[in-house]
Amino acid sequence: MTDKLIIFDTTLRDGEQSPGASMTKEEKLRIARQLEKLGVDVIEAGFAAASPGDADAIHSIAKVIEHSTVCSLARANERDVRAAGEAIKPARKGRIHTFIATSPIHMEKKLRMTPDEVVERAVAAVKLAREYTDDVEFSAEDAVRSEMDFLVRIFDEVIKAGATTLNVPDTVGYSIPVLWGERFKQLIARVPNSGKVIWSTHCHNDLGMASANSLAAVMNGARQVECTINGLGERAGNASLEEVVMAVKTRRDIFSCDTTIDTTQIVPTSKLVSSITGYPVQPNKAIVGANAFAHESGIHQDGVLKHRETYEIMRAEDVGWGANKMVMGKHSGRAAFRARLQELGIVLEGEEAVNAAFARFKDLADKKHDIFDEDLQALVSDEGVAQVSDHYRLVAMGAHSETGSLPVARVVMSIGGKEQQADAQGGGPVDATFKAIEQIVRSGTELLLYSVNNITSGTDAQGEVTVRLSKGGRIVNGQGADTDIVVASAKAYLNALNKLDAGAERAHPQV
Ligand SMILES: [Mn+2]
Repeated sequence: MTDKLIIFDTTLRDGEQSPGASMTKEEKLRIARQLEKLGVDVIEAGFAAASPGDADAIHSIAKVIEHSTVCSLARANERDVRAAGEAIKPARKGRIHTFIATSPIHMEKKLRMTPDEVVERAVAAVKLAREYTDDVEFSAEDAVRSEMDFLVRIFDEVIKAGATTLNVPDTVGYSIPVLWGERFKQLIARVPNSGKVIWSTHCHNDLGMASANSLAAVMNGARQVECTINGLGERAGNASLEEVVMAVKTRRDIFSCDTTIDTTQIVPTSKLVSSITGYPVQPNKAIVGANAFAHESGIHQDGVLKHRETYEIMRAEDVGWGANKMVMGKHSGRAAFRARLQELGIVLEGEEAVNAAFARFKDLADKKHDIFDEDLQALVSDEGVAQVSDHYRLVAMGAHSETGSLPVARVVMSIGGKEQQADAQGGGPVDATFKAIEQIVRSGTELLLYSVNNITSGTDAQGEVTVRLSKGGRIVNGQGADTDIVVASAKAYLNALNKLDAGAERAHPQV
């Protein structure tokens, strides 16, 4: 018999905690819709108590998602649990995920609570959460460094209080597969009534073993895996959804469970998350990396041509590679454009937004012959980017580079509606452009990262630029896309400045 393995995606919560990966409500909605299409069982949509904006985003997601369960994180206190309960109210299926730290180091140094107090708080939070929903998950934060006897005790108590899923997180990414599997085996054997709840694993990738640890837990009875698209997440990230799902699917011979994920949606989801968060996927990343199914080496190629299974354990089509054919071009009409957006799960509010997006599409089609799904996603992202705040806006720019002379750039931009202009030299056209912008704004920010990725292939492809800026401890990622990478760079830089201008600081709990 094959058990169901529940896929709990936390891209919108843990993933969002990656430096600068915070997303707007519209971006979160687009990802949530795609996660539902992918067949994710539970979408952790955020942490409602972090800010009114976070609560609003969860609430909006809860309203539109039909099949997946929508979940909010909550620390084990009344304010957090109530905020989560309110945020998930419109959901057809809603879950509250409450947590408290259970390791000696966290209880003593962070919470300054005795173990008895921690149990009391956990039980109270679970009972309160049950007033809002029957679907309550409890996490023992830093379970990896918690004492087994204490874990058994607190899990026993929260089951009695009404928890239906028990999550065992390796918050700091410290475990190794054999130990993590053993931990689940012991917990399930020792906790009374362990058969009445779903056991869940949440692993971080600090030692590169998040997926391996998650799978070891599954082999020892876990039936929910918490993971993210592209392994996004705090520090080195979380277990990546695509690796866990494809490992279980590919090795049906050893796993006695399977997911109900539509694996052909994996690559489109990966690209969407990468484009929205500004976190590119490394080419050699399992499943979703550009090279994951490329068999370039002559010897391998020969084998693959003669018989595919000689080197391929999975089929590229099964995870959604190659699904994105050329969809549109210069002559595509408004109806076709609209229909394709709909198929991609992109909902634009009102005729005006459709018209604006269509105008940008026509602009792009003038510069680029074939328009792919990725281009459409980037175009809509760019549109959303403009909506974050347009305090800083690019009016016009020019950059010139020539061998034997210093590159120069001229930027005309508007700040709060007032136009200003500057010229600057730099090591290259992008450097000169950024210097010209800084001459005008004097932002006092530090540039932490600059990267360009092509959205599709070919030299006429759009370049997608990420600029990560930090100021006063806050970190944001700005993005911009254009067929001209210098223009894309300027857009990305201004987007980051606008985000710094707009956003407020939020609480970020670590589970
Ligand atoms: Mn985490």
